[in-house]
Amino acid sequence: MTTMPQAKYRKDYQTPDYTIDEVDLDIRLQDHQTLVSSRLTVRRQGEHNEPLRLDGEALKLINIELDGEVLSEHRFQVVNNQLQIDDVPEAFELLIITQLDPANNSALEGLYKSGGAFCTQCEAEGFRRITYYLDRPDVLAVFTTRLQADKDKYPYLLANGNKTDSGELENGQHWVSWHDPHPKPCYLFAVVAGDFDLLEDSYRTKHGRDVALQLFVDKGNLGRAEFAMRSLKAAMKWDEVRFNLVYDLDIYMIVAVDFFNMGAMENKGLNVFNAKYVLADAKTATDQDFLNVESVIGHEYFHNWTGNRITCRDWFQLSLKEGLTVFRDQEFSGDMSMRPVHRIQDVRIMRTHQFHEDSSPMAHPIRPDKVIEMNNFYTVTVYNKGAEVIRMLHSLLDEQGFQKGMQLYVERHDGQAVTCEDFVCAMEDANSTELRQFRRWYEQAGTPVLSITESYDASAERYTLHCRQHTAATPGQKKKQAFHIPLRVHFYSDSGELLKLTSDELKNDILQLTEEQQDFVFEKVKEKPVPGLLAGFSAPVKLDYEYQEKQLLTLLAYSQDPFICWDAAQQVYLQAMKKAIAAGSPVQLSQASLDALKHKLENQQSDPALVSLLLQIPSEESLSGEYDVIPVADIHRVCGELKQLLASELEKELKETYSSCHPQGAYQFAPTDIAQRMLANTCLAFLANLKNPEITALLERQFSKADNMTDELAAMQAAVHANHTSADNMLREFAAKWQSNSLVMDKWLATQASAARSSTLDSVKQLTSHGAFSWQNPNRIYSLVATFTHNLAQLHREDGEGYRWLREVIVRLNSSNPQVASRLVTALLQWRRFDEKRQTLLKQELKTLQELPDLASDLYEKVEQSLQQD
Ligand code: B3K
Ligand code: ZN
Repeated sequence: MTTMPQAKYRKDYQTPDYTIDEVDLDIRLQDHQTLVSSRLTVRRQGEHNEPLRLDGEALKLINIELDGEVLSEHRFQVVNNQLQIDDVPEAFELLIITQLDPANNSALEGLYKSGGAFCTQCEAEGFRRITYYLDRPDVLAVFTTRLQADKDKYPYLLANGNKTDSGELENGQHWVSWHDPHPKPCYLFAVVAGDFDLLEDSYRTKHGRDVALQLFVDKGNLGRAEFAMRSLKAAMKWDEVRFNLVYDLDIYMIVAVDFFNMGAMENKGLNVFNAKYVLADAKTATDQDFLNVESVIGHEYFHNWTGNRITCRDWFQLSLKEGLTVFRDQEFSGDMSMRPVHRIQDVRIMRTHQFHEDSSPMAHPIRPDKVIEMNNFYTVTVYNKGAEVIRMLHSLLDEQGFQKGMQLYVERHDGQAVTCEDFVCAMEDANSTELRQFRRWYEQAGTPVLSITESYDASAERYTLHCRQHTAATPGQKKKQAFHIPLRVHFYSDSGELLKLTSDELKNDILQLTEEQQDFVFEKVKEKPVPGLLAGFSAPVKLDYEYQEKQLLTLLAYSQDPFICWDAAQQVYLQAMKKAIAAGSPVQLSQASLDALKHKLENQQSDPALVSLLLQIPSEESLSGEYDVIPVADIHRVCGELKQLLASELEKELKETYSSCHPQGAYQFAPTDIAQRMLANTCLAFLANLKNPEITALLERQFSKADNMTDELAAMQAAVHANHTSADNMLREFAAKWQSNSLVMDKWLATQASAARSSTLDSVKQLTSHGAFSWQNPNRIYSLVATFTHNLAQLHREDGEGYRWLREVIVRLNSSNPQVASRLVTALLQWRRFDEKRQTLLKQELKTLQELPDLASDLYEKVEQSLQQD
């Protein structure tokens, strides 16, 4: 009998009755019959003689011995994925032997095969697919691992910690043993076995420890691993300098694998990476790919302290490590290069994806209260909003205060499994402050709307900002309390000078909002200022302030805060598009706005990257965030019109900028070159909408002459997205050229899935039978299917064909890879946000899923949550 997946609640946390101090694993690797012997040193912690309950899933139990004695079948039972043993002593040794079938593990959780290699993914609850264990993050044990496998096929046998011994056996087998001295939860356990090319380097820490750095990649890819190695060394250095955190083992290994559900995994001393975040060279990776490699390598490295040395008490606390580590990787990227570009990209993720999640049936606080399937909570809310919450603390305490808090956090909790509350306490205590109300960011889901109006009394020289905050109800949380919001503000004169406004409540440009309604009064204000509100995106809120066009153009021209400057342009576009939708008329931009944009293009030299970003119009998906009921066809129409309008109105400036800002000489991954390529390619993307021979020549020349993937791909994307006549040819040539490189072919798949054509669904369906696609590999599925789910007008076709096809895909993945299926289903959950016809169609697909006999818990949780609100 299959049992319904059960919810767990944060409030029900209890310390474990037993803990495990040592784990001795012996793993004999075989494709279908891997044998795992696990010797556990177990100790009772609870006061009562509770039975011992170990988690285990999809395991074949071969043998159990307690203190050397074989347990006969009546001494234990296996129920609901738990192995229960009654009457155990206070301290004992348990030997458990299980058998696994890694070659048939398509869910890519636990021990599985990626191509020819064995590898593991244990976070969050994958270790229970390797052996019976207390699979929870607050059980910290010292791991010793012995691996045995065929020597020819698997010359490298890797596990956490330091290598202690190795040897050869008969019949071509060999073995290696590893010991990790740092107690850790089992989600950080990893093994890898395979045949790789190895890139080696070393790093000397500021404590004088020499660390061997090893990067394992598929054969033939050494040249594409160098940038990742450079990034790793930069991350190690940066963490010492900015956070005073130093690496703690003699070896750090990274293995790049092709089959991986997410980006990468921070297993102690042995990171496993999706090859996409390791392999990069100019020919095959875009500038953005390089930046992603840098940030993910940094992210996983930074987990060594924020996640591994100090881990989570329970999975509800996931943001403790993820929010903090995303904040740290964002700061790392910002310190390495192009801080404003990174910040604006982070804000885009928040506004497009996280705000969307906040308005969905799966909305949850950064520290969730209720979870059915933990894998569903590796979300933009826990990660990115979690990072914004840390960033707000950083704004409130400033760098020095924040670092004092970090130091205390590490001193107090090194070697422990702790909670978000412990983190906030450390910040409070180190700064002798209190953050009582600030904690609501951990408790309440939803995006606060900050409505601001102003008044100016010229005779009294008094300027007042009237602020009101409101957060709409989210599932399970009807009434929200006021948040503690740091609102960073700058003020400008009409002619663009920065004004120094003073108020007792303004410190370091920050106003602290704590009430539902609050007025901030500024005295001796000689002229009515233009407010630059939410500078730096100082809080994850929606700002509702009726900017006049003139004010926006002042901010666009003069704001010293890159976010405000970029956002001013976004608001100009949004206002124009929303007006056109409301009136059912074509999109128009005022001459003044066009002139302001022209001026930016003509003066791009000072910051080409920012000019590139501010030209880019909001995506269909992000415009949809402005509506309670999403007008799909109108959004599609106005986005197309605005692109066309900008292309024709700015044609001259776009062409001039395109030809003047392309970097000279061979490709270099350097900030100035990246910025120029960004702008040149943004210009090209607009120009492609003008179907004239001169532009065709530009596009085709760039496509065929480019010495790097950034420019080559940009030309092809520009053509496809503009429905240009060159598009099909380019797609053909690109495929012929890159057919043997799957990561490059992913870009080819994604480009087609994002095309704004009514034929897109048909091409996507056809592409599932192309040699470049595979239902087994998550990267392929994300590139084609997930990209398609973000193509608003094509997924939400009126005839429901997009929904139907997506549901079929999800049914197929439900049995092979539920984590991937669950990511894709997100696009169907928000039926409430569409017109009645689409609502009916969407609900019908969700109901079909709900009725699947073997619906995975991942999908069950989301589908139920979505339909519950019917
Ligand atoms: N901690 C991993 C994520 C694991 C996801 C499990 N479904 C990657 C990271 O955030 O660094
Ligand atoms: Zn992480």
